[in-house]
Amino acid sequence: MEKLIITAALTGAEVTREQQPNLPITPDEIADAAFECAKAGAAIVHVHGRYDDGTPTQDKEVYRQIITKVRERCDVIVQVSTGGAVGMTAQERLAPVTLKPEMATLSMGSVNFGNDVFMNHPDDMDIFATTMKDLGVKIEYEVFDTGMITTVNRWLKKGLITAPLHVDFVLGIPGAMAGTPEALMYMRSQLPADASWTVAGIGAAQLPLATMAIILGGHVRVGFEDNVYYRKGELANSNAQLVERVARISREHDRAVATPDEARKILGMPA
Ligand code: KMH
Ligand code: ZN
Repeated sequence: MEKLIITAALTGAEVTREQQPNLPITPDEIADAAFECAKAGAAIVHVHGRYDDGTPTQDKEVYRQIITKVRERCDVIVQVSTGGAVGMTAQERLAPVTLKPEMATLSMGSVNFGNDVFMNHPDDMDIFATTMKDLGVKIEYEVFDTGMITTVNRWLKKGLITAPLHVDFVLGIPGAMAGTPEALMYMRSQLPADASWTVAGIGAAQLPLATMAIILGGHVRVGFEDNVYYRKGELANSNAQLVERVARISREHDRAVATPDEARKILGMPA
């Protein structure tokens, strides 16, 4: 089986220091967390910008600092968020892509997101996809519900997006698809044969879905953006602790963990 690509979703836009005291917020903290996660086995870090007071931002300068500081520490693939936070404009959200990061996310539809609505107008999605393609940024398609994987397939057929696809199933957001084994099996069944996939289980779904992905030949995303706990009632000490556990489980299943360069190869990205 192909080596396992672990993504560490370090910060997100919603989690607070009150919920997770060790949440990395500043570019320096994010770079330290990225370094620790890379050491633990992460090949990709999914990053969100925050101002120093914790407010989410898509400010290009904040992202520039994050990318530069991570680069100074290690060779991990930096994947910028274009989801940002609920309520941001599409233009704001796209700003970090103009820095030509190696990778960026692209949410494939609108969805209820807790008590909010995460809006992704098809026209904006099209602009995001075209911009990323023009700038040579590898896209990770974020799929929160079943209609979104249908959209991925429809857009592929229409030529709006091109293979090889890499899809992230984000399962367990209140308002979107459940974080259950059945949901993951359905999502996987809808993928084009040559696509790669990863799964981000939210909260208590993180560990069981990660374990499934290891066994099924998918890839795994863990980290504070999706889950702040190590186990029920016990906060994780760090993002790296969550990465380490997945790397360990994968090795126990005789599935080796990919380095950033191996991940680039698996995903069809330039070395
Ligand atoms: N913060 C969420 C509303 C992404 O990073 O691409 C969207 C999100 C998706 O986090
Ligand atoms: Zn995100």
